[in-house]
Amino acid sequence: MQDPLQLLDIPSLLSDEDRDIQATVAQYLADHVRPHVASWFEEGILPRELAQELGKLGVLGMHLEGYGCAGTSALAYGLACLELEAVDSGIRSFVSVQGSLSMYSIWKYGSEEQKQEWLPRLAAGEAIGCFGLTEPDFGSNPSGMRTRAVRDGADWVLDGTKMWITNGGLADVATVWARTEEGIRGFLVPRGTPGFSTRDIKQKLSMRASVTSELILEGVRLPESARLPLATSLRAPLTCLNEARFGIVFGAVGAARDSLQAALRYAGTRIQFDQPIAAFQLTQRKLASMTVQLSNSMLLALHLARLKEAGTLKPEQISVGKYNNVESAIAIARESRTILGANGISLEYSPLRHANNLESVLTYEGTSDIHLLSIGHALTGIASFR
Ligand code: TGC
Ligand code: FAD
Repeated sequence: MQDPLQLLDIPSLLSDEDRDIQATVAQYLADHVRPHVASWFEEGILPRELAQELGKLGVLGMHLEGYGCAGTSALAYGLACLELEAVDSGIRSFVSVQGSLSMYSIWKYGSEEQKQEWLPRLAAGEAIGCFGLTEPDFGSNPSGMRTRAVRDGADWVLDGTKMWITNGGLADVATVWARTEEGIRGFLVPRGTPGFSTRDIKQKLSMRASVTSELILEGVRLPESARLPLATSLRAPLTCLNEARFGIVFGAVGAARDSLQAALRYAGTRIQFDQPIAAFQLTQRKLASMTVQLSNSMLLALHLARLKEAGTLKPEQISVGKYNNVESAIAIARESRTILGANGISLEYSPLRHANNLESVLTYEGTSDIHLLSIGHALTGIASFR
């Protein structure tokens, strides 16, 4: 079976338009990105030119309305994330950060001038954005952030460090969250602003086809017009995270599907004991069990997309999807790797690359522990984060 999601005929649950968007994204990636991604992973690079290509494809901020964005359904955005992450989590991450964190923060909380200045260029991939919330000492608990923005006359002066920031070293504009006397606020920091620098994080064993950086702010002076006027507390960055987490719910299905497809293909052709290894009951058990997990994840993702389109999707429901689908995807990627035997440790095959990437996906956008606690909070009414 070419696509294990066909077992339950899941594609029949999609509209023609959604299927067309998914197929267009998949075809583009098969022709232009998949042939290169293992080398990018090995070299630890993500070519900057990819941004404009993805802009032309129309996936950057595709679920947003206006300002050069496509304004597609939430489901179409999810399906694009699925296909992007089926190639590599780093590619989906680029698109998530650009569209759901950088662009969304401006689209939702920015002034009209900020939207006009940045959104069309970000949608086209002519500019790249990043989103700086995490700090060296504050990851799961961003409420403790130390980055400060202090008023100085009509200006703001920012000092602090952000850590593990996707696209940081590529970005033309950084959305930076900082503590002020009035609470947490967001600022747009253009590349080249005096006192603002970035340093890429090297020696990663995961997300190698992705740029991850430190943002350093030393006396960065910004005008009031650089502040996101509608962002008035920690609620604002956490609301942006909901958008990116929704994309991950689908993206994880893509990484899992691609791993399982690689295992299925391999099991049909690899001969041991004079038979294809697919003929062994233990191999079939693995393939069947992974297909059931994958189908469950996809049905959950579709359900969450319907809730999002109905405007009723709640953060704890996204937590169910992010927790389940990423945990399930990493289990599928690892199990698929076992079917490939020694060949499975080579970059020629995708499952171990996906599994390594999914280590990051388990951690970012809220660790699995944090999402379990969010679900626990919704169930009991008791927040046990601290
Ligand atoms: P808490 O007091 O619970 O909340 C503060 C305010 O925020 C509201 N809120 C949310 N609003 C919208 N969506 C959510 N998911 C929200 N969660 C909380 C909350 O109602 C409250 O509002 P208000 O108006 O009453 O003030 O905050 P807390 O300090 O107790 O923290 C809660 C916790 C732990 C859930 C939160 O801090 C959290 O989510 N931590 C995880 C941090 C995280 O996910 N960081 C991700 C950084 S970005 C990233 O990783 C990008 S990876 C690249 C890629 O996406 O590909
Ligand atoms: P910590 O918060 O220190 O957690 C360490 C461990 O303690 C985890 O297992 C965690 O689950 C557990 N833990 C923490 N608190 C609790 C608790 N209350 N109860 C139980 N267990 C707990 N951030 C950005 O802002 N922007 C980005 O673009 C971005 N991109 C990233 C890209 C990559 C490749 C990676 C790896 C990270 C990225 N991040 C980004 C950072 C990411 O969001 C954080 O790594 C994540 O929020 C976890 O924070 P931490 O790494 O500091 O871990």
